[in-house]
Amino acid sequence: MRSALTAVLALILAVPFATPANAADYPAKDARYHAYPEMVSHIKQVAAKHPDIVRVFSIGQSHQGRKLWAAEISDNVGVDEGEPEVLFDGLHHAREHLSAELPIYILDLLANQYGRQTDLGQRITKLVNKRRTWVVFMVNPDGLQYDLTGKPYRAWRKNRQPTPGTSQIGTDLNRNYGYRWGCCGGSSGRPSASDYRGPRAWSAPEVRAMRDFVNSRVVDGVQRVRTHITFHTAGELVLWPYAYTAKGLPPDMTALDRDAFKAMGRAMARTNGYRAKQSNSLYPSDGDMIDWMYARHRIFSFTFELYPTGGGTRKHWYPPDEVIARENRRNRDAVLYLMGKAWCPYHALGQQQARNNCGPLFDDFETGRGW
Ligand code: 0X9
Ligand code: CA
Ligand code: CA
Ligand code: ZN
Repeated sequence: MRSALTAVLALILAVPFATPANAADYPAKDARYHAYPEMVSHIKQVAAKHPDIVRVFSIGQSHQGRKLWAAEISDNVGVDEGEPEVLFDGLHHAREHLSAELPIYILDLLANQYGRQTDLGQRITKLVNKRRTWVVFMVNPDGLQYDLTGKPYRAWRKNRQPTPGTSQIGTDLNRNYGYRWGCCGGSSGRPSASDYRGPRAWSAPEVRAMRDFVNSRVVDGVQRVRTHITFHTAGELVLWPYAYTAKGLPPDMTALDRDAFKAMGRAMARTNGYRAKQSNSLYPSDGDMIDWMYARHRIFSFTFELYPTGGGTRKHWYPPDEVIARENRRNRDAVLYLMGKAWCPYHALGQQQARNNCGPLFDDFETGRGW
């Protein structure tokens, strides 16, 4: 007869190996997508191969304790040289698989092209040298690993944090940011809803980690990050704030900034063939990341809804892995454009607006005026 102690011991030992989400992986037909452990080993390899320009680090932990991995890409990596900063992030929403691939592509692109003599190589070398680029690869790793336990996939959107006082699990991370949280009927107060906003603003640890990281980039009272893209799927859209209001020019946005958002949004959409508009006109939402990024930090923050057009069904969330490389490449020039504009987003409105708003020694680092 097995003793009670042996049984308890067996249970304790079995628990770490019995957690299916830790082992969950993409099926063979989608093997080119990165599950969380594959992403982690990939970015560590890139950092090991390019230690002069790439550093990986964690900005915090998910509800289930996974590290929220990020990379810094710049010359003299790890040193604050006062350069304009750019942020990219992916996978707020678990089932939006393609949105985790573009951040990995951006890291690979910058690392691999650095120092090359081709036109692209020279352009990227300059951007790496004169910018500090931050990439947060998967904001919602718990949700992704859970999504992968379904065969095929669970169509899961939220994180995996239980809601206190209920039997429900998950907060919509793109409804949990603290600017005008829950203000306007653009999120649900029902814990079972897929767009549940959480019991209070910032209740999700993943969202707090993003907040704390962005806040940490305020140095001597100035926010260093000037431009940002958060990647989602689907719809083939470039969206700018606000999501909470339909007003094109609400009191919490200047006319100049509105014009710069439009100009940059449209310029990026010309490069990838997406449609560009204010996010509210897709549908209203509140607690949205880019609303907070712009309202609190005046960051020129965009949501990209990646391939394909439309949205809301499995075929939109789960395109075959054969499209990953093509859709990543399709967004290359928009990414490089926004990195270029981080010195002076108003340059999107022309040389004169740049001079007026970013000082006489303005240099866009794209045309090489030699100042
Ligand atoms: O609803 C969202 O969070 C985003 N769309 S998704 O299908 N990826 O879930 C939209 C974010 C931009 N906000 C609004 N359009 N309101
Ligand atoms: Ca395939
Ligand atoms: Ca640098
Ligand atoms: Zn999304």
